[in-house]
Amino acid sequence: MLRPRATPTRELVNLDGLWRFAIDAAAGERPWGGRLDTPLEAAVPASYNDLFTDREIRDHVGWVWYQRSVRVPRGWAGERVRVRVDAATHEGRVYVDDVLVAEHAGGYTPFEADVTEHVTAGHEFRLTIGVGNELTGRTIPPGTITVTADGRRRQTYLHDFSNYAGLARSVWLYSVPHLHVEDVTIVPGVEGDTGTVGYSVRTSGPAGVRVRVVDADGAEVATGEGANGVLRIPDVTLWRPGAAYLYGLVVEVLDGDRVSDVYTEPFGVRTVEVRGTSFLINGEPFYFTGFGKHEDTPVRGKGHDDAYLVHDFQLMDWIGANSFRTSHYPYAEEVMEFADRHGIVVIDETAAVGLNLAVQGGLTGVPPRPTFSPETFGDETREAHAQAIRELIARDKNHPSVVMWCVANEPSSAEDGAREYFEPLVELTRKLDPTRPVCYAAVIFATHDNDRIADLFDVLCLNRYYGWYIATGDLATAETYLERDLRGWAERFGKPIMMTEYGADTMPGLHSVWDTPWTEEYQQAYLAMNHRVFDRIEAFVGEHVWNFADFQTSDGIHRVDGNRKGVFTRDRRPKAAAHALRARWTGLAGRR
Ligand code: GCB
Repeated sequence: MLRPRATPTRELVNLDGLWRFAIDAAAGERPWGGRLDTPLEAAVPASYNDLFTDREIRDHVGWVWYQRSVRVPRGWAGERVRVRVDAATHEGRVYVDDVLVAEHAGGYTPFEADVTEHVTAGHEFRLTIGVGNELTGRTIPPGTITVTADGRRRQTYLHDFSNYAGLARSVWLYSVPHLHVEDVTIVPGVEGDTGTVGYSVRTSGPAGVRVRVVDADGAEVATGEGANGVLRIPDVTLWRPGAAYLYGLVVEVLDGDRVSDVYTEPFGVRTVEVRGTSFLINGEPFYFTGFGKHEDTPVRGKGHDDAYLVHDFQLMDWIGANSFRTSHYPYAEEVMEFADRHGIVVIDETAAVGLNLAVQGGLTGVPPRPTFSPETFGDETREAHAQAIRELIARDKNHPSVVMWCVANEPSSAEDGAREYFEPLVELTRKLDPTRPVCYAAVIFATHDNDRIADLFDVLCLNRYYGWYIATGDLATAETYLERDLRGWAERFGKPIMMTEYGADTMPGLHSVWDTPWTEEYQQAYLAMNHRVFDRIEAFVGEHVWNFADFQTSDGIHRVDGNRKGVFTRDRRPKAAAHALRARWTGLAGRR
Protein backbone atom coordinates (compact mmCIF):
# COMPACT_ATOMS: atom_id res chain seq x y z
CA MET A 1 0.00 0.00 0.00
CA LEU A 2 1.45 3.33 -1.08
CA ARG A 3 2.17 5.98 1.48
CA PRO A 4 0.14 9.13 0.78
CA ARG A 5 2.40 11.83 -0.66
CA ALA A 6 1.92 15.25 -2.19
CA THR A 7 2.95 15.07 -5.87
CA PRO A 8 2.17 17.27 -8.87
CA THR A 9 -1.12 15.33 -9.18
CA ARG A 10 -1.96 14.53 -5.55
CA GLU A 11 -2.70 16.67 -2.51
CA LEU A 12 -2.54 15.79 1.11
CA VAL A 13 -4.15 17.16 4.28
CA ASN A 14 -2.95 15.96 7.66
CA LEU A 15 -5.81 15.43 10.15
CA ASP A 16 -3.74 15.19 13.33
CA GLY A 17 -4.62 17.33 16.33
CA LEU A 18 -7.38 17.26 18.91
CA TRP A 19 -10.43 15.10 18.22
CA ARG A 20 -13.63 14.76 20.25
CA PHE A 21 -13.30 11.54 22.21
CA ALA A 22 -15.51 9.17 24.22
CA ILE A 23 -15.41 5.57 25.35
CA ASP A 24 -18.25 3.43 24.09
CA ALA A 25 -20.47 3.63 27.17
CA ALA A 26 -20.44 7.44 27.10
CA ALA A 27 -20.78 7.80 23.33
CA GLY A 28 -24.46 6.91 22.86
CA GLU A 29 -26.03 4.35 20.53
CA ARG A 30 -24.71 5.55 17.18
CA PRO A 31 -21.68 7.72 17.98
CA TRP A 32 -21.17 8.44 14.28
CA GLY A 33 -24.81 9.55 13.80
CA GLY A 34 -24.27 13.12 15.06
CA ARG A 35 -21.92 15.33 17.02
CA LEU A 36 -20.26 13.26 19.73
CA ASP A 37 -21.61 14.57 23.03
CA THR A 38 -18.49 14.55 25.20
CA PRO A 39 -16.35 16.93 27.27
CA LEU A 40 -13.18 15.05 26.28
CA GLU A 41 -10.70 15.69 23.53
CA ALA A 42 -7.91 13.29 22.63
CA ALA A 43 -4.64 14.01 20.88
CA VAL A 44 -3.96 12.25 17.59
CA PRO A 45 -1.49 10.65 17.22
CA ALA A 46 -1.38 9.14 20.71
CA SER A 47 -2.63 6.12 22.57
CA TYR A 48 -5.60 7.34 24.60
CA ASN A 49 -4.84 5.33 27.75
CA ASP A 50 -2.50 7.70 29.60
CA LEU A 51 -3.99 10.99 28.37
CA PHE A 52 -6.74 11.12 30.99
CA THR A 53 -6.76 10.69 34.75
CA ASP A 54 -9.79 8.41 34.59
CA ARG A 55 -8.78 4.80 35.26
CA GLU A 56 -11.88 3.60 33.43
CA ILE A 57 -10.47 5.05 30.22
CA ARG A 58 -6.99 3.71 30.88
CA ASP A 59 -8.25 0.16 31.42
CA HIS A 60 -11.14 0.35 28.95
CA VAL A 61 -11.93 -2.85 27.02
CA GLY A 62 -13.99 -2.33 23.89
CA TRP A 63 -14.66 0.53 21.48
CA VAL A 64 -13.78 4.20 21.80
CA TRP A 65 -14.81 6.99 19.43
CA TYR A 66 -12.86 9.81 17.87
CA GLN A 67 -14.57 12.54 15.90
CA ARG A 68 -13.77 15.79 14.11
CA SER A 69 -15.04 17.76 11.18
CA VAL A 70 -13.01 17.94 8.01
CA ARG A 71 -13.27 20.33 5.11
CA VAL A 72 -12.45 18.98 1.67
CA PRO A 73 -10.26 21.52 -0.17
CA ARG A 74 -12.37 23.26 -2.77
CA GLY A 75 -9.89 22.52 -5.53
CA TRP A 76 -10.52 18.78 -5.23
CA ALA A 77 -13.67 18.69 -7.40
CA GLY A 78 -13.17 15.97 -10.01
CA GLU A 79 -10.53 14.14 -7.95
CA ARG A 80 -10.94 10.96 -5.94
CA VAL A 81 -10.82 11.62 -2.20
CA ARG A 82 -9.49 9.17 0.35
CA VAL A 83 -9.21 8.92 4.10
CA ARG A 84 -6.15 7.01 5.26
CA VAL A 85 -5.62 5.82 8.82
CA ASP A 86 -1.96 4.93 9.47
CA ALA A 87 -3.00 2.69 12.38
CA ALA A 88 -6.05 2.04 14.58
CA THR A 89 -4.99 -0.23 17.41
CA HIS A 90 -6.31 -2.91 17.20
CA GLU A 91 -9.40 -2.51 15.08
CA GLY A 92 -10.90 0.45 13.22
CA ARG A 93 -14.21 1.61 11.74
CA VAL A 94 -14.38 4.80 9.73
CA TYR A 95 -17.60 6.77 9.18
CA VAL A 96 -18.13 9.72 6.89
CA ASP A 97 -21.22 11.39 8.33
CA ASP A 98 -23.62 8.43 8.75
CA VAL A 99 -21.89 6.05 6.37
CA LEU A 100 -19.47 3.28 7.29
CA VAL A 101 -16.67 3.56 4.71
CA ALA A 102 -13.93 1.27 6.06
CA GLU A 103 -13.34 -1.49 8.58
CA HIS A 104 -9.98 -2.98 9.46
CA ALA A 105 -8.51 -5.48 11.92
CA GLY A 106 -4.84 -5.37 12.91
CA GLY A 107 -3.50 -2.51 14.97
CA TYR A 108 -0.22 -1.61 13.29
CA THR A 109 -0.85 -1.45 9.56
CA PRO A 110 -2.62 1.25 7.57
CA PHE A 111 -5.98 1.15 5.84
CA GLU A 112 -7.97 3.59 3.77
CA ALA A 113 -11.36 4.36 2.25
CA ASP A 114 -12.34 6.04 -0.99
CA VAL A 115 -14.91 8.57 0.17
CA THR A 116 -15.42 10.42 -3.13
CA GLU A 117 -19.13 9.55 -3.32
CA HIS A 118 -19.77 10.82 0.21
CA VAL A 119 -18.04 14.21 0.25
CA THR A 120 -18.10 17.47 -1.71
CA ALA A 121 -15.13 19.66 -2.53
CA GLY A 122 -15.25 22.83 -0.46
CA HIS A 123 -17.67 21.34 2.10
CA GLU A 124 -17.28 19.88 5.56
CA PHE A 125 -18.07 16.37 6.66
CA ARG A 126 -18.11 14.61 10.02
CA LEU A 127 -15.33 12.05 10.34
CA THR A 128 -15.83 9.49 13.10
CA ILE A 129 -13.39 6.70 13.79
CA GLY A 130 -14.24 3.86 16.16
CA VAL A 131 -11.26 2.02 17.61
CA GLY A 132 -11.60 -1.37 19.31
CA ASN A 133 -8.84 -2.77 21.52
CA GLU A 134 -10.02 -6.31 22.22
CA LEU A 135 -7.56 -9.16 21.86
CA THR A 136 -8.91 -12.68 21.53
CA GLY A 137 -7.81 -16.12 20.34
CA ARG A 138 -8.45 -14.96 16.79
CA THR A 139 -6.54 -11.67 16.81
CA ILE A 140 -2.86 -10.88 16.27
CA PRO A 141 -1.58 -10.40 18.89
CA PRO A 142 -3.83 -12.74 20.85
CA GLY A 143 -5.42 -12.22 24.25
CA THR A 144 -8.33 -13.19 26.48
CA ILE A 145 -11.16 -11.16 27.95
CA THR A 146 -12.36 -12.12 31.40
CA VAL A 147 -15.10 -10.69 33.58
CA THR A 148 -14.39 -9.77 37.21
CA ALA A 149 -16.72 -10.69 40.08
CA ASP A 150 -18.18 -7.17 39.97
CA GLY A 151 -18.85 -7.42 36.26
CA ARG A 152 -15.92 -5.45 34.78
CA ARG A 153 -14.38 -6.73 31.59
CA ARG A 154 -10.63 -7.18 31.75
CA GLN A 155 -8.15 -7.79 28.99
CA THR A 156 -5.27 -10.20 29.54
CA TYR A 157 -2.61 -11.06 27.03
CA LEU A 158 0.53 -13.11 26.54
CA HIS A 159 3.04 -10.29 26.13
CA ASP A 160 4.36 -7.92 28.77
CA PHE A 161 4.11 -4.51 27.05
CA SER A 162 1.05 -2.47 27.81
CA ASN A 163 -1.95 -2.89 25.52
CA TYR A 164 -1.96 0.75 24.46
CA ALA A 165 -4.78 1.54 22.03
CA GLY A 166 -6.25 4.29 19.91
CA LEU A 167 -5.12 6.38 16.94
CA ALA A 168 -1.40 6.26 17.62
CA ARG A 169 -0.39 7.35 14.12
CA SER A 170 -1.48 10.00 11.65
CA VAL A 171 -4.79 10.27 9.83
CA TRP A 172 -4.84 11.79 6.33
CA LEU A 173 -7.22 13.14 3.73
CA TYR A 174 -5.76 13.01 0.26
CA SER A 175 -6.67 13.31 -3.37
CA VAL A 176 -5.74 11.10 -6.31
CA PRO A 177 -6.71 11.46 -9.96
CA HIS A 178 -9.28 8.98 -11.28
CA LEU A 179 -6.63 7.16 -13.28
CA HIS A 180 -3.80 6.66 -10.83
CA VAL A 181 -0.97 4.51 -9.51
CA GLU A 182 -2.34 1.92 -7.08
CA ASP A 183 0.90 0.20 -6.14
CA VAL A 184 4.59 0.05 -6.98
CA THR A 185 6.96 -2.81 -6.21
CA ILE A 186 10.71 -2.31 -6.57
CA VAL A 187 13.29 -5.11 -6.47
CA PRO A 188 16.86 -3.84 -6.57
CA GLY A 189 19.89 -5.86 -7.66
CA VAL A 190 23.55 -5.33 -8.42
CA GLU A 191 25.59 -6.45 -11.44
CA GLY A 192 29.14 -5.20 -11.15
CA ASP A 193 28.96 -1.40 -11.07
CA THR A 194 25.40 -1.38 -12.40
CA GLY A 195 22.31 -1.27 -10.25
CA THR A 196 19.29 -3.16 -11.57
CA VAL A 197 15.83 -1.98 -10.63
CA GLY A 198 13.06 -4.47 -11.24
CA TYR A 199 9.76 -2.64 -10.99
CA SER A 200 6.11 -3.36 -11.37
CA VAL A 201 3.31 -0.79 -11.31
CA ARG A 202 -0.39 -1.44 -10.71
CA THR A 203 -2.75 1.22 -12.02
CA SER A 204 -6.41 1.85 -11.20
CA GLY A 205 -7.41 1.12 -14.82
CA PRO A 206 -5.90 0.44 -18.23
CA ALA A 207 -3.19 3.06 -18.76
CA GLY A 208 0.21 3.71 -20.21
CA VAL A 209 3.08 3.82 -17.71
CA ARG A 210 6.32 5.77 -17.94
CA VAL A 211 9.05 5.49 -15.31
CA ARG A 212 12.34 7.17 -14.59
CA VAL A 213 14.93 6.87 -11.87
CA VAL A 214 16.29 10.06 -10.32
CA ASP A 215 19.34 10.19 -8.09
CA ALA A 216 19.64 12.02 -4.78
CA ASP A 217 20.25 15.31 -6.63
CA GLY A 218 17.19 14.80 -8.81
CA ALA A 219 19.20 13.97 -11.96
CA GLU A 220 17.64 11.38 -14.25
CA VAL A 221 19.74 8.22 -14.43
CA ALA A 222 17.44 5.67 -16.11
CA THR A 223 14.13 5.65 -17.96
CA GLY A 224 11.65 3.05 -19.13
CA GLU A 225 8.13 2.37 -20.33
CA GLY A 226 5.47 -0.13 -19.42
CA ALA A 227 4.01 -1.38 -16.16
CA ASN A 228 6.83 -3.88 -15.57
CA GLY A 229 10.49 -3.94 -16.42
CA VAL A 230 14.07 -3.72 -15.29
CA LEU A 231 15.96 -0.43 -15.33
CA ARG A 232 19.71 -0.15 -15.13
CA ILE A 233 21.66 2.48 -13.19
CA PRO A 234 25.27 2.74 -14.38
CA ASP A 235 27.88 3.50 -11.68
CA VAL A 236 25.28 2.92 -9.04
CA THR A 237 25.72 4.30 -5.53
CA LEU A 238 24.70 1.51 -3.18
CA TRP A 239 22.56 1.88 -0.08
CA ARG A 240 24.88 0.72 2.70
CA PRO A 241 24.43 0.36 6.45
CA GLY A 242 25.61 3.66 7.92
CA ALA A 243 25.85 5.22 4.44
CA ALA A 244 22.37 5.47 3.00
CA TYR A 245 21.79 6.54 -0.58
CA LEU A 246 18.30 6.83 -2.00
CA TYR A 247 17.07 7.03 -5.55
CA GLY A 248 13.50 7.82 -6.53
CA LEU A 249 11.37 5.88 -9.00
CA VAL A 250 9.12 8.48 -10.63
CA VAL A 251 6.05 6.74 -12.02
CA GLU A 252 3.78 8.51 -14.51
CA VAL A 253 0.40 7.12 -15.44
CA LEU A 254 -0.71 8.14 -18.92
CA ASP A 255 -4.22 8.67 -20.16
CA GLY A 256 -3.43 8.77 -23.88
CA ASP A 257 -0.75 11.48 -24.10
CA ARG A 258 -1.84 13.20 -20.92
CA VAL A 259 -0.05 12.55 -17.63
CA SER A 260 -2.86 11.60 -15.28
CA ASP A 261 -0.87 10.76 -12.13
CA VAL A 262 2.69 11.11 -10.87
CA TYR A 263 4.04 9.25 -7.85
CA THR A 264 7.62 8.99 -6.64
CA GLU A 265 8.70 6.01 -4.58
CA PRO A 266 12.09 6.28 -2.85
CA PHE A 267 14.29 3.17 -2.93
CA GLY A 268 17.85 2.06 -2.36
CA VAL A 269 20.01 -0.36 -4.30
CA ARG A 270 21.41 -3.07 -2.07
CA THR A 271 21.40 -6.83 -1.84
CA VAL A 272 20.76 -9.10 1.12
CA GLU A 273 21.78 -12.72 1.28
CA VAL A 274 22.36 -15.50 3.78
CA ARG A 275 25.30 -17.64 2.75
CA GLY A 276 26.49 -20.44 5.02
CA THR A 277 26.68 -18.85 8.45
CA SER A 278 27.07 -15.29 7.17
CA PHE A 279 24.54 -12.51 6.75
CA LEU A 280 25.62 -10.47 3.74
CA ILE A 281 24.55 -6.96 2.76
CA ASN A 282 25.96 -6.02 -0.65
CA GLY A 283 28.01 -9.21 -0.51
CA GLU A 284 29.80 -8.14 2.68
CA PRO A 285 29.34 -9.77 6.10
CA PHE A 286 27.12 -7.69 8.33
CA TYR A 287 27.16 -7.90 12.14
CA PHE A 288 23.99 -6.52 13.78
CA THR A 289 24.50 -4.27 16.81
CA GLY A 290 21.49 -2.64 18.40
CA PHE A 291 18.23 -3.31 20.13
CA GLY A 292 14.80 -4.72 20.26
CA LYS A 293 12.81 -1.51 20.65
CA HIS A 294 9.26 -0.47 21.49
CA GLU A 295 7.11 2.42 20.39
CA ASP A 296 6.64 3.69 23.92
CA THR A 297 6.92 7.09 25.56
CA PRO A 298 5.36 8.73 28.61
CA VAL A 299 1.85 10.13 28.12
CA ARG A 300 1.70 9.31 24.39
CA GLY A 301 2.00 5.55 24.91
CA LYS A 302 2.53 4.15 21.43
CA GLY A 303 1.78 7.47 19.76
CA HIS A 304 4.28 8.35 17.06
CA ASP A 305 6.40 11.37 17.92
CA ASP A 306 8.97 12.85 15.54
CA ALA A 307 10.98 14.35 18.42
CA TYR A 308 11.46 10.94 20.05
CA LEU A 309 12.14 9.48 16.61
CA VAL A 310 15.04 11.87 16.05
CA HIS A 311 16.34 11.52 19.59
CA ASP A 312 16.17 7.71 19.65
CA PHE A 313 18.13 7.51 16.40
CA GLN A 314 20.66 9.98 17.79
CA LEU A 315 21.14 7.78 20.83
CA MET A 316 21.47 4.70 18.65
CA ASP A 317 24.13 6.44 16.62
CA TRP A 318 25.91 7.59 19.80
CA ILE A 319 25.99 4.07 21.18
CA GLY A 320 27.15 2.44 17.94
CA ALA A 321 23.91 0.62 17.08
CA ASN A 322 23.62 -0.11 13.38
CA SER A 323 20.22 -1.84 13.51
CA PHE A 324 17.05 -2.64 15.45
CA ARG A 325 14.12 -5.04 15.41
CA THR A 326 10.58 -3.65 15.28
CA SER A 327 9.66 -5.74 18.31
CA HIS A 328 6.80 -6.64 18.56
CA TYR A 329 4.75 -5.05 15.72
CA PRO A 330 5.28 -2.97 12.59
CA TYR A 331 6.44 0.54 13.52
CA ALA A 332 5.19 3.84 12.10
CA GLU A 333 6.12 4.45 8.47
CA GLU A 334 7.97 7.61 9.52
CA VAL A 335 10.37 5.33 11.42
CA MET A 336 10.96 3.11 8.40
CA GLU A 337 11.60 6.08 6.13
CA PHE A 338 14.00 7.59 8.65
CA ALA A 339 15.92 4.30 8.77
CA ASP A 340 16.05 4.31 4.95
CA ARG A 341 17.44 7.83 4.88
CA HIS A 342 20.02 7.24 7.61
CA GLY A 343 21.32 3.78 6.75
CA ILE A 344 19.92 1.94 9.75
CA VAL A 345 19.22 -1.74 9.26
CA VAL A 346 15.82 -3.10 10.30
CA ILE A 347 14.44 -6.52 11.13
CA ASP A 348 10.74 -6.00 10.47
CA GLU A 349 8.41 -7.95 12.77
CA THR A 350 4.68 -8.70 12.63
CA ALA A 351 2.47 -8.25 15.70
CA ALA A 352 2.41 -12.03 16.27
CA VAL A 353 3.69 -11.95 19.84
CA GLY A 354 2.38 -14.37 22.46
CA LEU A 355 1.42 -17.44 20.42
CA ASN A 356 2.69 -19.39 23.36
CA LEU A 357 0.64 -20.80 26.21
CA ALA A 358 3.78 -22.27 27.75
CA VAL A 359 4.65 -18.84 29.13
CA GLN A 360 1.55 -19.22 31.34
CA GLY A 361 3.22 -22.26 32.87
CA GLY A 362 5.98 -19.99 34.21
CA LEU A 363 9.52 -21.24 33.92
CA THR A 364 8.40 -24.87 33.69
CA GLY A 365 7.75 -24.24 30.00
CA VAL A 366 4.81 -26.64 30.19
CA PRO A 367 1.65 -25.21 28.66
CA PRO A 368 -1.57 -25.75 30.65
CA ARG A 369 -3.33 -26.34 27.29
CA PRO A 370 -1.89 -26.99 23.85
CA THR A 371 -0.95 -23.74 22.11
CA PHE A 372 -1.93 -24.87 18.64
CA SER A 373 -5.42 -26.38 18.55
CA PRO A 374 -8.87 -25.39 17.24
CA GLU A 375 -9.82 -24.28 20.79
CA THR A 376 -6.69 -22.15 21.29
CA PHE A 377 -4.76 -20.93 18.25
CA GLY A 378 -6.15 -22.63 15.15
CA ASP A 379 -7.04 -21.86 11.55
CA GLU A 380 -8.68 -18.52 12.30
CA THR A 381 -5.65 -17.29 14.23
CA ARG A 382 -3.40 -18.43 11.42
CA GLU A 383 -5.51 -16.58 8.87
CA ALA A 384 -5.27 -13.39 10.94
CA HIS A 385 -1.51 -14.00 11.15
CA ALA A 386 -1.31 -14.51 7.36
CA GLN A 387 -3.17 -11.25 6.85
CA ALA A 388 -0.73 -9.48 9.19
CA ILE A 389 2.16 -10.80 7.07
CA ARG A 390 0.46 -9.71 3.82
CA GLU A 391 -0.14 -6.21 5.14
CA LEU A 392 3.36 -5.84 6.56
CA ILE A 393 5.02 -6.82 3.29
CA ALA A 394 2.60 -4.75 1.22
CA ARG A 395 3.51 -1.71 3.34
CA ASP A 396 7.26 -2.20 3.79
CA LYS A 397 8.48 -4.12 0.72
CA ASN A 398 10.28 -1.14 -0.85
CA HIS A 399 12.31 -0.07 2.19
CA PRO A 400 16.02 -0.70 1.69
CA SER A 401 16.50 -0.62 5.49
CA VAL A 402 14.39 -3.76 5.89
CA VAL A 403 16.75 -6.73 5.50
CA MET A 404 14.71 -9.51 7.11
CA TRP A 405 11.09 -10.35 7.99
CA CYS A 406 10.41 -11.67 11.47
CA VAL A 407 7.11 -13.57 11.38
CA ALA A 408 6.62 -14.05 15.14
CA ASN A 409 8.13 -13.40 18.54
CA GLU A 410 8.55 -16.35 20.87
CA PRO A 411 5.90 -18.73 19.54
CA SER A 412 5.67 -22.12 21.20
CA SER A 413 7.94 -23.63 18.56
CA ALA A 414 8.72 -26.82 20.49
CA GLU A 415 5.09 -27.91 20.72
CA ASP A 416 2.91 -30.25 18.67
CA GLY A 417 1.25 -28.34 15.86
CA ALA A 418 3.94 -25.63 15.62
CA ARG A 419 5.25 -26.89 12.30
CA GLU A 420 1.78 -27.26 10.79
CA TYR A 421 0.96 -23.75 11.95
CA PHE A 422 4.15 -22.09 10.69
CA GLU A 423 5.05 -23.90 7.48
CA PRO A 424 2.32 -22.24 5.36
CA LEU A 425 3.12 -18.83 6.87
CA VAL A 426 6.79 -19.10 5.96
CA GLU A 427 5.81 -20.20 2.45
CA LEU A 428 3.48 -17.22 2.16
CA THR A 429 6.21 -14.81 3.31
CA ARG A 430 8.66 -16.19 0.76
CA LYS A 431 6.07 -16.06 -2.01
CA LEU A 432 5.24 -12.43 -1.23
CA ASP A 433 8.92 -11.50 -1.01
CA PRO A 434 11.46 -13.97 -2.40
CA THR A 435 14.29 -11.46 -1.85
CA ARG A 436 14.59 -11.17 1.93
CA PRO A 437 15.57 -13.74 4.57
CA VAL A 438 12.91 -14.79 7.06
CA CYS A 439 13.24 -15.45 10.79
CA TYR A 440 11.29 -15.83 14.02
CA ALA A 441 12.55 -15.00 17.52
CA ALA A 442 12.87 -18.21 19.55
CA VAL A 443 11.87 -18.40 23.21
CA ILE A 444 14.17 -19.91 25.82
CA PHE A 445 12.03 -23.10 26.06
CA ALA A 446 12.84 -23.83 22.43
CA THR A 447 16.16 -25.65 22.42
CA HIS A 448 18.22 -26.88 19.52
CA ASP A 449 16.86 -30.38 20.04
CA ASN A 450 13.17 -29.77 20.72
CA ASP A 451 12.42 -26.84 18.38
CA ARG A 452 10.30 -27.96 15.41
CA ILE A 453 10.47 -25.05 12.99
CA ALA A 454 13.97 -23.54 12.93
CA ASP A 455 14.96 -25.34 9.71
CA LEU A 456 12.20 -23.45 7.85
CA PHE A 457 13.99 -20.14 8.47
CA ASP A 458 17.22 -18.46 7.30
CA VAL A 459 18.67 -17.01 10.48
CA LEU A 460 18.41 -18.43 14.00
CA CYS A 461 17.20 -15.55 16.15
CA LEU A 462 17.35 -16.41 19.84
CA ASN A 463 15.93 -14.64 22.88
CA ARG A 464 17.90 -15.72 25.96
CA TYR A 465 17.92 -14.52 29.57
CA TYR A 466 20.57 -16.65 31.32
CA GLY A 467 21.60 -14.69 34.37
CA TRP A 468 18.18 -13.06 34.64
CA TYR A 469 15.17 -15.43 34.48
CA ILE A 470 17.47 -18.46 34.74
CA ALA A 471 20.53 -18.58 37.05
CA THR A 472 19.47 -15.19 38.44
CA GLY A 473 22.48 -13.42 39.92
CA ASP A 474 24.85 -16.28 39.06
CA LEU A 475 26.68 -15.18 35.97
CA ALA A 476 29.24 -18.00 36.10
CA THR A 477 26.51 -20.64 35.79
CA ALA A 478 24.67 -18.48 33.28
CA GLU A 479 27.77 -18.35 31.09
CA THR A 480 28.04 -22.14 30.88
CA TYR A 481 24.31 -22.51 30.14
CA LEU A 482 24.41 -19.88 27.43
CA GLU A 483 27.44 -21.32 25.71
CA ARG A 484 26.05 -24.85 25.72
CA ASP A 485 22.73 -23.58 24.33
CA LEU A 486 24.30 -21.55 21.51
CA ARG A 487 26.75 -24.29 20.51
CA GLY A 488 23.84 -26.73 20.25
CA TRP A 489 22.04 -24.49 17.72
CA ALA A 490 25.23 -23.80 15.80
CA GLU A 491 26.04 -27.50 15.45
CA ARG A 492 22.56 -28.70 14.53
CA PHE A 493 21.58 -26.10 11.94
CA GLY A 494 24.72 -24.58 10.42
CA LYS A 495 22.93 -21.24 9.97
CA PRO A 496 23.78 -17.72 11.09
CA ILE A 497 22.80 -17.07 14.71
CA MET A 498 21.96 -13.80 16.33
CA MET A 499 20.76 -12.88 19.79
CA THR A 500 17.54 -10.93 19.31
CA GLU A 501 16.98 -10.45 23.05
CA TYR A 502 19.21 -10.51 26.10
CA GLY A 503 18.85 -8.15 29.02
CA ALA A 504 18.49 -7.55 32.74
CA ASP A 505 16.04 -5.28 34.55
CA THR A 506 17.92 -2.36 36.08
CA MET A 507 16.83 0.41 38.41
CA PRO A 508 18.83 3.53 37.58
CA GLY A 509 20.73 4.69 40.64
CA LEU A 510 20.83 1.27 42.33
CA HIS A 511 24.43 0.17 42.90
CA SER A 512 26.34 -2.71 44.44
CA VAL A 513 29.88 -4.09 44.64
CA TRP A 514 28.45 -7.61 44.17
CA ASP A 515 26.65 -9.24 41.28
CA THR A 516 23.29 -8.03 42.52
CA PRO A 517 20.36 -8.17 40.09
CA TRP A 518 18.57 -4.85 39.41
CA THR A 519 21.76 -2.80 39.92
CA GLU A 520 23.47 -0.83 37.17
CA GLU A 521 26.64 -2.89 37.71
CA TYR A 522 24.73 -6.13 37.22
CA GLN A 523 23.31 -5.03 33.88
CA GLN A 524 26.85 -4.26 32.73
CA ALA A 525 28.27 -7.55 34.02
CA TYR A 526 25.35 -9.47 32.52
CA LEU A 527 25.89 -7.92 29.07
CA ALA A 528 29.67 -8.45 29.30
CA MET A 529 29.12 -12.15 30.10
CA ASN A 530 26.85 -12.50 27.07
CA HIS A 531 29.39 -10.77 24.85
CA ARG A 532 32.19 -13.09 25.95
CA VAL A 533 30.10 -16.04 24.84
CA PHE A 534 28.94 -14.46 21.56
CA ASP A 535 32.55 -13.75 20.63
CA ARG A 536 33.35 -17.46 20.99
CA ILE A 537 30.61 -18.61 18.58
CA GLU A 538 31.73 -18.56 14.92
CA ALA A 539 28.26 -18.43 13.41
CA PHE A 540 27.29 -15.32 15.37
CA VAL A 541 26.00 -12.45 13.20
CA GLY A 542 24.56 -10.03 15.71
CA GLU A 543 23.43 -8.83 19.10
CA HIS A 544 20.26 -6.91 19.90
CA VAL A 545 20.00 -6.00 23.57
CA TRP A 546 16.57 -6.09 25.18
CA ASN A 547 15.60 -3.25 25.35
CA PHE A 548 16.61 0.13 23.98
CA ALA A 549 14.61 1.93 26.69
CA ASP A 550 12.41 1.08 29.68
CA PHE A 551 8.80 0.67 28.61
CA GLN A 552 5.33 0.40 30.12
CA THR A 553 3.82 -3.00 30.86
CA SER A 554 0.66 -4.34 32.40
CA ASP A 555 0.72 -4.43 36.20
CA GLY A 556 2.51 -7.37 37.80
CA ILE A 557 4.88 -8.43 40.52
CA HIS A 558 7.77 -8.82 38.06
CA ARG A 559 7.69 -5.22 36.96
CA VAL A 560 8.37 -1.91 38.72
CA ASP A 561 6.44 0.73 36.77
CA GLY A 562 7.18 -1.19 33.60
CA ASN A 563 9.94 -3.31 32.13
CA ARG A 564 13.31 -1.93 33.26
CA LYS A 565 15.60 -3.76 30.87
CA GLY A 566 16.20 -0.54 28.98
CA VAL A 567 19.77 0.55 28.43
CA PHE A 568 18.16 3.99 28.51
CA THR A 569 15.42 4.99 30.93
CA ARG A 570 11.94 5.66 29.60
CA ASP A 571 12.90 9.35 29.29
CA ARG A 572 16.04 8.30 27.39
CA ARG A 573 18.81 8.85 29.95
CA PRO A 574 21.69 6.38 29.76
CA LYS A 575 22.17 3.78 32.46
CA ALA A 576 25.80 2.75 33.14
CA ALA A 577 25.47 -0.14 30.66
CA ALA A 578 24.93 2.34 27.84
CA HIS A 579 28.52 3.56 28.18
CA ALA A 580 29.86 -0.01 28.24
CA LEU A 581 27.86 -0.93 25.14
CA ARG A 582 29.11 2.17 23.42
CA ALA A 583 32.69 1.14 24.11
CA ARG A 584 32.05 -2.29 22.62
CA TRP A 585 30.01 -1.24 19.62
CA THR A 586 32.08 1.72 18.56
CA GLY A 587 35.24 -0.38 18.85
CA LEU A 588 33.84 -3.39 17.00
CA ALA A 589 35.17 -2.19 13.67
CA GLY A 590 36.21 -5.62 12.43
CA ARG A 591 32.80 -7.19 13.04
CA ARG A 592 30.51 -4.39 11.84
C1 GCB B 1 10.80 -11.75 26.24
C2 GCB B 1 9.84 -11.06 25.33
C3 GCB B 1 9.81 -9.56 25.56
C4 GCB B 1 9.81 -9.27 27.06
C5 GCB B 1 11.09 -9.82 27.65
C6 GCB B 1 11.19 -9.62 29.16
O1 GCB B 1 11.23 -12.83 26.00
O2 GCB B 1 10.09 -11.33 23.97
O3 GCB B 1 8.66 -9.04 24.94
O4 GCB B 1 9.68 -7.92 27.34
O5 GCB B 1 11.17 -11.19 27.41
O6 GCB B 1 11.79 -8.65 29.58
O7 GCB B 1 10.66 -10.43 29.90
